[in-house]
Amino acid sequence: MNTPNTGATQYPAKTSAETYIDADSHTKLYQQSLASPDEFWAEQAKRVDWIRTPSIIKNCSFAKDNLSIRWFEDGQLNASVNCLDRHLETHGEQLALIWEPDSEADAVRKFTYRQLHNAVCKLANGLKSLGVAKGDVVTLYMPMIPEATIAMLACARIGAVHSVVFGGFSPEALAGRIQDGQSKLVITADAGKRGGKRVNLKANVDEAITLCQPACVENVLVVNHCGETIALNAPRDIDYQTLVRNQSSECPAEIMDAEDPLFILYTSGSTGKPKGAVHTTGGYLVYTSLSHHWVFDYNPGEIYWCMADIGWITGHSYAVYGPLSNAATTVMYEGVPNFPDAGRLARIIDKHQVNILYTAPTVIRALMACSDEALANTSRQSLRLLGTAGEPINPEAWTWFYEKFGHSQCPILDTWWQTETGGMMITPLPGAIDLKPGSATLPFFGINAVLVDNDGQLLTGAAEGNLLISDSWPAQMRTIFGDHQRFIETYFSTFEGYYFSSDGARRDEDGYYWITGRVDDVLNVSGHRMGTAELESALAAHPLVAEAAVVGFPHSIKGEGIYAYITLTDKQAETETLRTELKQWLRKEIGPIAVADIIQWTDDLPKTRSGKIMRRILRKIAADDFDNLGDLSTLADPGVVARLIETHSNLK
Ligand code: 6R9
Repeated sequence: MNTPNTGATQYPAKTSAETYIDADSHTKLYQQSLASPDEFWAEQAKRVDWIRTPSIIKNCSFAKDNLSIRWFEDGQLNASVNCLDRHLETHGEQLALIWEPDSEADAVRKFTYRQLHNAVCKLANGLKSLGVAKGDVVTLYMPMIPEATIAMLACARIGAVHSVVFGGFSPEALAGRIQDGQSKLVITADAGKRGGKRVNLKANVDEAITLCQPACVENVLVVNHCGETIALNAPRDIDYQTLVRNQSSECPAEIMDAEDPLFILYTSGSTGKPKGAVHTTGGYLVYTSLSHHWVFDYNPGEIYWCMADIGWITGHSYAVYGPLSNAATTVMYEGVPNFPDAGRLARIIDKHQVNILYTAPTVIRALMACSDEALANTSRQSLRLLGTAGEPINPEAWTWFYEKFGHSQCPILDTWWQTETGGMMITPLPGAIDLKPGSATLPFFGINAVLVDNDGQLLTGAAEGNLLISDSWPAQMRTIFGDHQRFIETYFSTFEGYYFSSDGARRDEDGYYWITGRVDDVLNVSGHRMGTAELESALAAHPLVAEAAVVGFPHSIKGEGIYAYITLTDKQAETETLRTELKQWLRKEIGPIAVADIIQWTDDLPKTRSGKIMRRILRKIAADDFDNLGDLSTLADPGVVARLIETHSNLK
C-alpha cells in the first residue's frame, strides 16, 4: 500500500469509561508475554471458567517433523457454559443479543442472557434427542438470525463440532463441505433475507444433499424464519420449533478437554479444495475472550456490534465466542449495510445506541462512495470505538471513517488476522497504542511477528517481506480436518520453524506493521477469501472452456475484483452471451460472492517452458501496469504478452 510513513498520531483513546491498559504497561506486558509465555497465559486463562484448571499451559513446537500445538491440555471446560451459564447470576437479565431484521418494518428480537441460555439448552436437548453426540460434525447453513448463534452454542454445549457454511455459498460448495465433514445433521432455515431479497437456503440444502454421495446427512433441522411454505421431507426434515418446544430448558454441559475440537470452518487456500480449519476449545476461548476484552476495551453495559456474518471467522470469534464469554450485549443484523439505502448502518447505530462497531474496509468504502446518504439524519454519537478486519484499509477510507463517520472521536482498530489464527494477531489497543491510518500497528500479546525475504533470511528493523509468526498462540488452528499432512505443508514447510501467514507486510521504523496483502494465489474480494484454483476449476468445468486463469485486480469498492482470462474450445463462441453465461456459471458453482468482474478471451496464456502459468504477468496486465512486467525470459512464447495487453486494452 502506498502510505505516507508519518509518525504515530495521538488519536483520542476514548471518550468515556476507563481503558484497561496504558502504553507503559502494554510494553511491559507484551515483553513478558514473549519471555514467559507459560506464566503469562496461565494468568490470562483465569478469565475463563474451567471445570478442571489446566496445569500444563503450553506444549508447542513448530518443527516440521515434530509439529505440536497444544494449549492448556489437561484443562477441562465447556464453551457454552462460559458464554452463558456463568453470567446468569450477575447478568441474567442483561441483554445478550439484539437482533435487527433486514427490513426496518419488521420487529427487533431481544434475548437476555437467561433467555439465550434457555434457548440454547432446549436446542441442545433437541439435538441429543436426534442422536447427535460429542464429536459429531453438525453443518450450519443459516441466515443471520438468533437461531444461528443458538445453534453454535447448542453444539458447543453437547460437544458436537459445528461447521458453519456461509449462506451465500452455492449448493455445490455446501455439498463439498458437508461431505468433507461427514455431517449427519444440517441446521438451516426456510430462507434468509438480505437487502429485501430471499435466499432459499432450504432448497439449496435439498440440492446439496442430493450431491453428497455416498449420503451422510440423516436429518435437516429447519427454522421457519420467513414463513415460507416449504416441503418438509419426513422423516429426514424436522421443524425447529416442533423439536425444541417441549424440551427442558436445562441441559447439563458436556465436559470438554481443552484440546477437543470446538468447530471446523472452511477457508480457501491457494491450491486444492477449501481447507477445514479445526479450532479447539480451551486456547480458542481464552484468546478470543482476552482479545475482545482488550482490543474493544469492552466495558459492562456497552452495546457492541460486529457486522461479520457468522459464516466467517470474524463472526465466530468476535460476534459469538469473544463477546458472549465477556458478557457483552451484542447486536446481530440480518441484512446488508446499504439496504434500503446507505444510511441504514448509521440508523442502526443510533437506534440501538451502539458503542463499539466492528466492520470491514469494503463496507466503509461502499458508504464513503455515497457519504452524504450514509451519514444523513444520524448522530452516531454513541460510538466510542471503530474496528475493521478482513483486508487492508486504504488511508482515504480510514480517514473518512475516522473523521466523518466517527466525528474524529473514535480510535480505529485495524485488526490483522486470519481464519487460521482464530483471533486478532496485529492490532492497536485503545489507550495503549497510537494509530497510523492504514497500519494494523503492533502484535498482540504473545505474538512474535517476523519478516523474512523469499530465501527465508530474517529481516530486521524497517523492512518488507513475508509475514511469519515464530511461536504458537492459544487460538491457532490445530489441523486441517482430515488432512494433517496438508496442514504441515501449507503453513510450516515454506519457512521451516515458522507459521507462514501467506501475507506480505512492511515494518516501519517504529516497528509498526503495514499488511500489503496475500503473497499466494488467494484473492480477497470484499473481504471474502477465494482461491484462484477453486475459481479456475469452476470455470474450466464449463463445456466450452478449455483453460481459465484467474487473478485479482484493484477494485475501488471491493478491494480486489475477479479478472478471468479464458481460452475457449471454440473461438467462434467468444460472444457477449457466453461472457454473461460464464459469469452466471461461476456464481452457480461457487455462490453469489464469486462475481467475475472482467472476462478476457485469449488464445493463449503466458506459460513457462514447463507449462506453469505466470500469474505475475496476468496480474500486472489486469492492473494496467504494463511497464513492470519483470523477467519474461522464461516464457515459452514471449509474444503472448503483447497480444494479451492489446486485447486487455480493447476491453476497456
Ligand atoms: C479475519 C479474516 C484472512 C486474510 C489475511 C489477509 C486479509 C485480514 C486484515 C487483512 C490487511 C487487515 N486481512 N485482516 N489484510 N489488514 N486488518 O479476515 O480472516 O477470512 O481468513 O482472511 O485477510 O490477507 O490473510 P480470513
